[in-house]
Amino acid sequence: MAETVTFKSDVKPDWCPGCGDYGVLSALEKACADLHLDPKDIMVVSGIGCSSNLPGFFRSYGMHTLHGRGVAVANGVKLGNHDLTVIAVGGDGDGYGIGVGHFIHSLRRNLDITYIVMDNQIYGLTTGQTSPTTEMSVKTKSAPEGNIEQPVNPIALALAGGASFVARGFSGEPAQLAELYKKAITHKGFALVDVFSPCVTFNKINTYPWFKERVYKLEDEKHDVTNFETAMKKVQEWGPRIPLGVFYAKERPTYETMEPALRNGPLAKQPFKPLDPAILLEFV
Ligand SMILES: Cc1ncc(C[n+]2csc(CCOP(=O)(O)OP(=O)(O)O)c2C)c(N)n1
Ligand code: SF4
Repeated sequence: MAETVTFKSDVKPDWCPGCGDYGVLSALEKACADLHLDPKDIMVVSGIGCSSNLPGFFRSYGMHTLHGRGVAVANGVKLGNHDLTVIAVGGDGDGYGIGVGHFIHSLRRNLDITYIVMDNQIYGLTTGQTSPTTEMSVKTKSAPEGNIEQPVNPIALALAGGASFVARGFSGEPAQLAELYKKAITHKGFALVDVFSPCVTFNKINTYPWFKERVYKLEDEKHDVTNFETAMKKVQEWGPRIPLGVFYAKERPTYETMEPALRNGPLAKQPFKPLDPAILLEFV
């Protein structure tokens, strides 16, 4: 069995001491080790942000792309080679702000990738501006008198967009988080794991104790993950009780299995056949 250490890169994380992203990374190392994955068969793709630096700290193939574009690139990677375990990672600003268009279309396309969002309800890398998940009235650098915008509910958005797997974890609950990753990675289709990952430097409200006081596990309530209506009810819970766990999981055909150009297998495995220019001229 592969050891957890197999997935540690030579580069040490440069996150602030106590940043929630450490828990996200170590849970991912554990999940991949438990699944006996080989680093050469994994591709981790990110956007831009503190959280998006993760591929540098994880030993596998990796790609640090543009702000909000990680999921789009991850979809392309999966189309090219279905044999790779493709994991997209990033922050709430990256995924639910600038990248929200790619996120929504990925939900409905349903390629077999896992998307881990380190949700700290703030822009960390750019030093503490309001993000799409910042709660109303919270004062930030860009909203010194308090946030006036309604926050995005990523779980509701994912369900409404047709996601076949939707879960929420917390970096303060690493054992549960690793289990959620394992379910997401083995799920055939687009799997979202939104993770509460506290920014200890710029978000002084949504801290570890703040979450610890509120979170509970859906599995303790025998939540039926195949029931869409119940999942939609559960996503509304935000206040004294905030659910963690799998909200919804139901398989449906993945994009890559339906795409006609891929009937003969992934592009990486198909022989290269140059087009006859005569065929192209017919269209002129
Ligand atoms: C096109 C573009 N716009 C803006 C930026 C500036 N920028 C870099 S990271 C970032 C926000 C990161 O926030 P989030 O995705 O929540 O990640 P965190 O740093 O909190 O992990 C922004 C606005 C950029 N790099 N590129
Ligand atoms: S600024 Fe916040 S999100 Fe960025 S590394 Fe520090 S604690 Fe983590």
